[in-house]
Amino acid sequence: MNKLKVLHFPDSRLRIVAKKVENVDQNIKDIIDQMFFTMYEEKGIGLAATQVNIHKRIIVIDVSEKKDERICLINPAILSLSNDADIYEEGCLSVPGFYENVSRPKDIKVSTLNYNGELIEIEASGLLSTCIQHEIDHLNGKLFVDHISSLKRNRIAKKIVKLKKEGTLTSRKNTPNYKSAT
Ligand code: GNR
Ligand code: NI
Repeated sequence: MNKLKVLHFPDSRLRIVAKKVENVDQNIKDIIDQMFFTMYEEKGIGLAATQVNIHKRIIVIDVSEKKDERICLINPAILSLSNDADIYEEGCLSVPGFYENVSRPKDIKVSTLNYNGELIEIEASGLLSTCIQHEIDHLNGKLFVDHISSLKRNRIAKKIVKLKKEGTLTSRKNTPNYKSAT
């Protein structure tokens, strides 16, 4: 299985809006399989195709402890968001080593195609809800750092560019945590 390369903020390709999948064929299933493999290798709880430079509306998620509950979303559409908010300290494989609090709607309802190309509905709360919203943002060219102040965002961008120049940034697995850019 192939591990795909994850793009890092502030790469402009992370700003591309992903296109709808027309047909859940073998080619799409191969992409999904590679995305799950990459997500598990990188120790992420979710991955959007945009992050691996594939600009199709595909998301893979596994928020389970045992890493045995695959959720795959193709062309997800938000049906409803709750009015109450939840705050999570978010991280992102495309913003390695940086974590910030983000407030988002607590509950979400989405309709989506699954791995078998069937139209299903998913209702989520807690970490899964946060993760689905974080991943749908990716498909729309948005990152969690867009939810924090531009001052913090620009500092994070500068630090990542510097770490990449030094060659000390490879993946989140071996990157120390920069708790907050404040
Ligand atoms: O691994 C991840 N952890 C995470 C933690 C809190 C909120 C969202 C996430 S998603 C992230 C993986 C990732 O970058 N997905 O796009
Ligand atoms: Ni992310």
